[in-house]
Amino acid sequence: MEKHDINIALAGNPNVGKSAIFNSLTGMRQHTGNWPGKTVARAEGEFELLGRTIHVVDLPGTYSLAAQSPEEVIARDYILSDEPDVIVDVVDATNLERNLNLTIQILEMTDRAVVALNLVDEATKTGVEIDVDALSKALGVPVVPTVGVSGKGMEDLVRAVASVADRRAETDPVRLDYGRVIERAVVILERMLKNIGVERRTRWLAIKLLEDDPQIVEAFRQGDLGLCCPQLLRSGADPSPDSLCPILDTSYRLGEGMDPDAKVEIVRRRYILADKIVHSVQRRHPKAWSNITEKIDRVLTHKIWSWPIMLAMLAAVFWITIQGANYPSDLLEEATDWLVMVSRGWLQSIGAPWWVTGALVDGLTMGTGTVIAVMLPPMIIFFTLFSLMEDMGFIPRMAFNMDRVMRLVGSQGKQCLTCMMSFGCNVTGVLSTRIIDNEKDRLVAILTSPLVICNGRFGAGIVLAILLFKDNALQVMLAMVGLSLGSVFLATFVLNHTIFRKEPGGFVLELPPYREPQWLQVIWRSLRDQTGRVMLRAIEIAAPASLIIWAMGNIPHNAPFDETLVGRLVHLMAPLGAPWHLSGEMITALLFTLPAKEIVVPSLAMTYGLQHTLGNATQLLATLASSWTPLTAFTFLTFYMLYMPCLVTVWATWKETRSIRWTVMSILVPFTTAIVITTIVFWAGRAMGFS
Ligand SMILES: Nc1nc2c(ncn2[C@@H]2O[C@H](COP(=O)(O)OP(=O)(O)OP(=O)(O)O)[C@@H](O)[C@H]2O)c(=O)[nH]1
Ligand SMILES: [Mg+2]
Repeated sequence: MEKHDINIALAGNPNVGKSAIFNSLTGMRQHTGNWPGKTVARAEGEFELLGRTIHVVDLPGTYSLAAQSPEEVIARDYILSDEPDVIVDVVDATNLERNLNLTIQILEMTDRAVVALNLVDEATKTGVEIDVDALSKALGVPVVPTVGVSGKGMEDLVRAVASVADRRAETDPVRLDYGRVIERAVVILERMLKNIGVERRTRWLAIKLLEDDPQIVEAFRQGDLGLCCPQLLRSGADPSPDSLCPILDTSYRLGEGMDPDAKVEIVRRRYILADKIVHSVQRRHPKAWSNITEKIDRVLTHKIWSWPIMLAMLAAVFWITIQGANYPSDLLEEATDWLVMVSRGWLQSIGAPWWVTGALVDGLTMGTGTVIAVMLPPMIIFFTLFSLMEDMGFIPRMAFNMDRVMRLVGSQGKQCLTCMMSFGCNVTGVLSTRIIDNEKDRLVAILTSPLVICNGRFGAGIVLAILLFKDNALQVMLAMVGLSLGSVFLATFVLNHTIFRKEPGGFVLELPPYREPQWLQVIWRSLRDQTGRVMLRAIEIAAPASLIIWAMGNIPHNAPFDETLVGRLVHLMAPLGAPWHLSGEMITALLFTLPAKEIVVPSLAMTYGLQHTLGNATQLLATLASSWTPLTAFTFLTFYMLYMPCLVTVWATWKETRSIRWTVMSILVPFTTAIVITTIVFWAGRAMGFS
């Protein structure tokens, strides 16, 4: 018999290592991190095994398959579909009892499943010992111990999957007995379902009816099984709406007399079974490590202490970034200068016309070189530190602490998490809003995410801060973060009290245990996936933008700066910035940074007409430092940090909302907020005596 390809799906609770296993199997790079809810849509990949292709789908994590949230619907629909040959249920070995609840629900839907008992390394460390064979016997499917992050156990997992797919391994999933009353109702409903042409998973469907599952009940009510599970029907069967109603009625009637309620009893029985299995297969030998998370959390999520600690952690991250970036940035700038000098010399020696030399050297090389020199070092350091904090589990704690403030402005706490993700990249922030179930809360999170300072701005902002404020750069950057968060609160408050008037939604954010980060992997990942991606984008935009800006500064050729296109634009823009004492040069530079904020430094150089007289970026900026007052510098920096999302974020917003209205709003909201905040900053500065 020729062996066909295999489709597998990774299902399981949130934050148990599904994506880590997916990455280990496929060599792909799904986002992993230590907080629940990272994977929001299904991701697909594949690998080869002895000439067969194994397709893998990484599903979002869910605690249940009740189809209450979008993730549950995605996961359940996929398991229900005929696509997967085998479901790999990824289970957290340190938290077996809660995880088995979902396992039991999966085994109710399919008999072709394999359990990946993941995080066994952590279980061992915390003194949890699981008898794998006994667990496999109790569940009736193969159980394979794995360590997602190191790839340990993957071969065994694949072998088990293949044998279940090929039906070489017999599976006999545990069948939960729901008690006499419910079982009798199930038999009645199953018989009725079979009569109308449902031929598979009749037991599951009957239980769902008794559980009052919203998706299923709605399909029956509307008389169209196609709305929930067309694949369960016998081929050719097309039950009429009239035949579905009596089944729903019967299920209500059967449920009515039950005490306790069928819904409650079904859930209770699942817990009892999970508890029973855990007691028979697991032993705990508590170790010092066991409650370390609790001990740390007593301080880190403390009502008062959490704030100074969080602030200190943030300050430390910035301090390390600023200090660490100094030297490599200098080196890179010297390298750019050297490259500029050598290429100019060479082009002149071969007699290239002035505009070729100008465009290639002063435009392209210097513009792009400056962007790289300015952004690369701080970005590498910041991304690495951020990913380490994410892997250890600090990010959700920060979100948890910010939750109290978030409630004051009428939002739900999950927005804190998406806000944290926006610090890395606004696009990631916008995508991660999918963890927010409530549509209105989600839109607020999307519209405010561009106000969070992302890494691109951060890299360029740090350089501006260092040059303009020298020894006070750290305080200035912390102030920028404060203003950024403040503007998120302000915009959220206003949105929640105007367009989205509503009650704040509930907040269920589980705090994951602290984990030792996978040092090398984190560093490698932040270099390759984050720094690499952002830098590529910066260069892609910086290169043509530098060329265009250079050309505008040199048309007409040899004209005095005021008469060039840039010069005229500066003149034209001057009145716009007047209320905040921002010069025409600054406003024009901001205009140039619309496609990507990263190019602010070369843009400023161009608008100040410094290109002809000065050679390198540091000198250019030093000139600015001496001509801007501290208040102007601070006001400029504030507006620059907040005023607009980058084009990619706008694109992501469009893709997420599919609405022109919300996409336009995602530009208007940050822009208006930026003007308000900048005005407050400017007047506060004046009031404090700055000029
Ligand atoms: N020590 C250890 N850590 C693991 C293991 N598997 C995953 N992790 C870590 O656990 C965290 C969660 O892993 P993910 O793969 O992102 O989890 P997920 O199940 O895809 O999470 P969601 O997509 O949010 O549902 C990450 O910090 C991983 O590095 C493991 O076997 N051992
Ligand atoms: Mg995941």
